[in-house]
Amino acid sequence: MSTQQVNPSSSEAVASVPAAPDSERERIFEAFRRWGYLEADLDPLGFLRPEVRPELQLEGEIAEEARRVYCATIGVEFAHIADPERRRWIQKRLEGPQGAVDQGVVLDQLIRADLFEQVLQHRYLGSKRFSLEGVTALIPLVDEMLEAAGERGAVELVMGMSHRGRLNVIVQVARRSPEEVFAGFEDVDPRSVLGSGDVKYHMGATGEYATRRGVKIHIHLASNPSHLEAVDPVTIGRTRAKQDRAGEGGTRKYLPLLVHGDAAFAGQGITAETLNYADLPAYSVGGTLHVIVNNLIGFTTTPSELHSSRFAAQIARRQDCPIFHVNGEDVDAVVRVARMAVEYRYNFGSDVVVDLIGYRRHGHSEVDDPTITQPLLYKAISSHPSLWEIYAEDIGAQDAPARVQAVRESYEAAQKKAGHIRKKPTLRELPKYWDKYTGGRHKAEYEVETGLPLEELAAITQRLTAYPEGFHIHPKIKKLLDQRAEMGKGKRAVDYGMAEALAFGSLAKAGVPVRLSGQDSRRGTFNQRHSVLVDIENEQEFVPLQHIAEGQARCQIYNSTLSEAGVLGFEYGYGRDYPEALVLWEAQFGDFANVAQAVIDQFVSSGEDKWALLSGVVLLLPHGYEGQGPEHSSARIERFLQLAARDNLQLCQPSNAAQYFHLLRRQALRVWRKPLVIFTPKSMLRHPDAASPIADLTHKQFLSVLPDVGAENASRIVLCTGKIGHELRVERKKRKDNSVAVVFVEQLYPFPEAELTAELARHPGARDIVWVQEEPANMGALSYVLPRLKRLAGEIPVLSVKRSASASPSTGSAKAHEVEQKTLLSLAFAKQESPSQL
Ligand SMILES: Cc1ncc(C[n+]2csc(CCOP(=O)(O)OP(=O)(O)O)c2C)c(N)n1
Ligand SMILES: [Mg+2]
Repeated sequence: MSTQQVNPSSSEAVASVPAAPDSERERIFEAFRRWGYLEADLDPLGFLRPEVRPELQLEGEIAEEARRVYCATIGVEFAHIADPERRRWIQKRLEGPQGAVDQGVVLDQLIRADLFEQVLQHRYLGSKRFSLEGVTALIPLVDEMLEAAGERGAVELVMGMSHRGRLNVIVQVARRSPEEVFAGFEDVDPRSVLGSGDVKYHMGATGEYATRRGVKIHIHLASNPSHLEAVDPVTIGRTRAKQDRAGEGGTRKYLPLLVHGDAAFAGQGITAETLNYADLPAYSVGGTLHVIVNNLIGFTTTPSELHSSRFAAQIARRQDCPIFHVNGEDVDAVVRVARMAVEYRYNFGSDVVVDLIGYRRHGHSEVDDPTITQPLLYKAISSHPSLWEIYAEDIGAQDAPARVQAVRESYEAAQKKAGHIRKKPTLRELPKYWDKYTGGRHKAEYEVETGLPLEELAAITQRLTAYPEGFHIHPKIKKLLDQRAEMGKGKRAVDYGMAEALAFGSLAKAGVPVRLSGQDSRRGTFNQRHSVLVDIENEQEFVPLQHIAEGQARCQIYNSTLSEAGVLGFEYGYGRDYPEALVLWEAQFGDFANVAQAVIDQFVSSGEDKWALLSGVVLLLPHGYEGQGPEHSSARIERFLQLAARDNLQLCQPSNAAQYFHLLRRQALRVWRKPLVIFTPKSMLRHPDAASPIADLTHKQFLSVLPDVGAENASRIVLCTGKIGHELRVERKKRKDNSVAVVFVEQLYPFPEAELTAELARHPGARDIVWVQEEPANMGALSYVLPRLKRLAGEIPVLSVKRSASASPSTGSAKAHEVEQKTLLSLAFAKQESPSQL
């Protein structure tokens, strides 16, 4: 342990306090409570020097007593917490008697953890494993957290963590056998994982932990991508789903733990997004435990280059959340902090951060040579003993060498066994609630009927449009509800808002929970949803979707924080542990989904391929060219199409309200669990052309191609998606041109080849097929559909109409937009040579 000492001899600040009255004692202690962590002895190697705080240049017995509490190997940031009860709780715990630590058990844990890394290093030289050595105290830390959580009713620890020490955690915490992990380092038959799977330090694991008092705690370590911290919101969403499933006492039973790297915690915005929703009803999990495995380095980069704050943890100070910095070589202190963190979480339902400070014994991975970039640091590290050696000496454990020998032998034996394991073991079991759902390629047998009888639609409408007596409804909303009532009775065409409400309401009534979150989603960005009625006299809320029927499932629509990655990550996670539910994330405009691109790339589109983990999450992305400028036009259909392969996604753009209704219900009612991206309308939300007769909601199912029923044997077949299709039909009417069929492709992926073939066959005299899109040539579905259409078209030429290729999705001028839009329409009807042939 470092013997760094603070020099408290600054002359004027010295206060001599003989027999101080209570207030004097309080005043001195208050100074240490506020500033003490800055003078604490936190870095085992002494590079992070304690600051000399002028406020703490105090002498005398009381100051010494306070210094022993607040400036030793635990430094706590808690003065920023507004609630005095919480501050008092922390100071009482720190200033009061300290609990005993079972040092024999801790020594064994340290030996096991360090030797595990050494055996890997020795046996599998040159493979990456991201050793825990230097912050080995993580193992007793999590162990004590589990002990404390077990006493408070925890049944499962839901963990998200990145690479550092992950394999060690799988063995020491999730209690998978070492041979299973060693087997991951042995060669596998490459044919078994061609093109899919993931590296071993990203795969999830589950296991059973038993506390020393015999409480069993299930350990669930979430699969994660390389993208640091991206797993944070996913883990929290998963925890929330498990808690919701459990109902009463859920937050007690399911405890989330996020293990962060210091560089990643400070640098990644998604950390801040996740912290920000800790206390919000839509996302709260009753407090998350955060542990920063702080080796004071990120790859080759030093803390002074990594964050503007003294500690990587300081982003967490924005909320009422204590930060416990602890010297990773005072393991007894680490264990005490672990217990305090868990007790604080359970007492106050709050997040807690533990900043476990140590070092990194090897390079970033074991194949890196850190002496090139940090020569002095690594010189110090090379002569620094292992943590178990330091601890054994501190506690005077004479039998340490014998313990080491026993552990080494058991690992050696496990390593030998691993060599005989033929099939790479999966280190996780899926929960039962996934049993009835399936992924893989789409099969016709998965399809279900999604229509509802008129009486049922009328009954749901009645509930959707009712509110309690005495509720002071806004006059505009009263009108909207009156219109919706007419829609449900077939007196008015059903618009998107109503179609969605009928889909959600019918699903909830049938026992399917619905959860939607997004920015301003309760009202709807386009003033279309109005899922929550607000009393205009007292702002009390009434949610008709929660009053559809006795015993219905939950239907929750939340306004989200102003975050995309954090919120989509959460909803993806939620759906991972609630396959029965319809879980949706809505972007304010589809354009903003790119801020969640890492979650889309790393979880939504590839989670099944990498980890064999299914998801039915729905993304609602408003899309359409309406003259609102480059950032309010495009949900980037082209990017989703590029991610699509092997039926990993469903990409749809329903062109009318009934289609949207069927699509939502299909997603919830099938056993095929696949992420669904819906490119949703904006101006078409209330447009009569996109509204549907109620009878269309009684039809059998969603149609992936919407035929042009009015057109027979057309000479031109125009294919398109969404809004422009309606504009094309209007234009056709204006031109009285009956030779053109306008067909909507409602599902872009999986490509509806059979349905399109059937539609093309209805027009045997077609002279050409024209793909029309609003997007520029380098965007939209163009380069995806053309080769496919050409294959289906045979001899018939396939032409296209689109905006010119462009660096940004659209013009910023509404007028220019109109000119362009008119040109698209006239080109679509122009003679054969006008549309460009690609
Ligand atoms: C978003 C993201 N950016 C960059 C990387 C590449 N990368 C992997 S580990 C690492 C350093 C991480 O440092 P830290 O968070 O302190 O964890 P440590 O490896 O020190 O435990 C970097 C930059 C990544 N995996 N993810
Ligand atoms: Mg680090």
